[in-house]
Amino acid sequence: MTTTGDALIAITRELGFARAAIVPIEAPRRHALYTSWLADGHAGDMAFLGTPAHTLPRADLRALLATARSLVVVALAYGRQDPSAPPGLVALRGRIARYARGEDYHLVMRDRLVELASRIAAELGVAVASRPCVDSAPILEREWAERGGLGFVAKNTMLIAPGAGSYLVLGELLVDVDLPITAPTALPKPRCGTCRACLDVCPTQAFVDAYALDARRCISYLTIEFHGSIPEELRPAIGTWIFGCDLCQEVCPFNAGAGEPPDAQLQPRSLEHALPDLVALAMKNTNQLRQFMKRSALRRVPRAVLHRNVAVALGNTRDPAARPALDHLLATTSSDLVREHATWALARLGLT
Ligand code: B12
Ligand code: SF4
Ligand code: SF4
Repeated sequence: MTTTGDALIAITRELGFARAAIVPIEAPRRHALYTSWLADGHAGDMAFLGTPAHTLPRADLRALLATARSLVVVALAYGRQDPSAPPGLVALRGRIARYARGEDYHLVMRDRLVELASRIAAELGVAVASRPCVDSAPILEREWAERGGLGFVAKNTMLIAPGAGSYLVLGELLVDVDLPITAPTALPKPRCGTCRACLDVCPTQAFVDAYALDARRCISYLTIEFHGSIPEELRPAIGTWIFGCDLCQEVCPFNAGAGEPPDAQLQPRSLEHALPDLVALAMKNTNQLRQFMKRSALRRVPRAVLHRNVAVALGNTRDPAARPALDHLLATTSSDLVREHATWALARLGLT
C-alpha cells in the first residue's frame, strides 16, 4: 500500500463528499434487525426488500462484488433551508422533501462514486474493480455508515453525523483492493439522550418505538413507494407533502445549526421543486409533468401517483381556492386513482 487513509479521504472531500470512511469487508452486525423488520410487515408493499436478491447481499457484501476487499462509505449533504417565495406571490403551496429538490441524488451519487473509483486507481497506480451502491442497491447503508464512524443511528432511524446533521444521502463503493482502514473499532454511541421530539412530531405515528419505523404509516412511503389508494384515515395527516416528508428531521436538534455546505447539484432547482404551486402542478399535462420531473428523484413515481399526491395536498389545504384544480384533475385524468383522491379532496374541502 503506497497511500494513506488520510490521502484517500482527502480525495473524497475534493469530490464533494461531506463525510467518508474506509471499512473492512465484514459481516453486518444488524442484519437480523432487517429481517425482523420485514417479518413484522413494516416494509408494506415494498415486497422486493424481502426477496433473496435483497436479503442475501445485505448479509454478505461479497455478493455484490465477489472480489471485494474494502468498502468506502460516503455521504453527500443537501440543503436544509426552505427557499422563500418572492413577496406577493400567492399560491397554495405543497412541500417536497429536501433530498428530492435538486438533481436526482441517485445519479449524482453514482457519478461521484465512479469518479472516486478512478481516483483511487490513479492514486494506487493499479487497476481497481469496483461496484458503486446507492439506495436501491441491496446493502444496509445506515449500518455501514455507522460502522465507518460517519455518525450514529438515531431514534428517528436516521444516520446523524454530528456537525452535519441528518440531511445526508449515503453511498458506498466496494473495491477489490486493500485500502487503509479509517473506521473506528467501536460503534458510535447513540446521542439522542432523553429527547423524543421526532417520535412525537410524526403526524401518522409511524414510529412503533424509538429506532423502529413502520413504513406503512410513513408519509415518505405513502407518497413515493406506495402506488395504490392511500388509506383514508391517513390522508389528512399527510398535510401538503407531495413527495416524501422531513418532519422527523426538522425537529431534530442535530439539524438546528448550519450543517455542512449543501452539494451544489443537490440544491433546489427552483422554488417549484421545493414548495410547489399545487394548482399549477395539477394543471400540468403529461409532457409538462415529465419536464418537471426530469433528472429529479420525482421521476421515481408514475405521473398519476404525483397527481394523486397533489389531489390529497389540495384537499388538505382546506382552501376553496383549490377547487378549480381538483375539478380540472377530475375532468382530464384517465386514472381511477387520481379521480378517487380528487373526489376525496373535494369532500374534504366541503365542496361535494
Ligand atoms: C426502505 C427505505 C425507506 C422506507 C423505510 C425507512 C426506514 N426507516 O426503515 C421509507 C420509504 C419509509 C423511507 C423513508 C425515508 N428515507 Co429511506 N430508505 C430505505 C432503504 C432503501 C432501506 C432501509 C431499510 O432497510 N429499512 C429497514 C431498517 C430495519 O433498516 P435501516 O433503517 O437501514 O436500519 C439499520 C440500522 O439503522 C440499524 N438499526 C436498526 N434498529 C436499530 C436500533 C438501534 C438502537 C440502533 C443503534 C441501530 C439500529 O440496523 C438496521 C439494519 O442494519 C434505504 C437505502 C438502503 N439501501 O439502506 C433508504 C434510506 C434509509 N432512506 C433515506 C432517506 C433520505 C429517507 C427519507 C429521509 C426521505 C424523505 N425525506 O422522505 C425518509 C426518512 C424516514 C425515516 N425516518 O426513516 C436515506 C437515509 C440517509 C440517512 N441520513 O439516514 C437512505 C440511506 C438512502 C440513501 N442512500 O441515502 N426509506
Ligand atoms: S418522514 Fe414524516 S411520516 Fe415518516 S416517520 Fe418521519 S415524520 Fe413520520
Ligand atoms: S429529534 Fe431527538 S430523539 Fe429524534 S433523532 Fe433527533 S435527537 Fe434523537
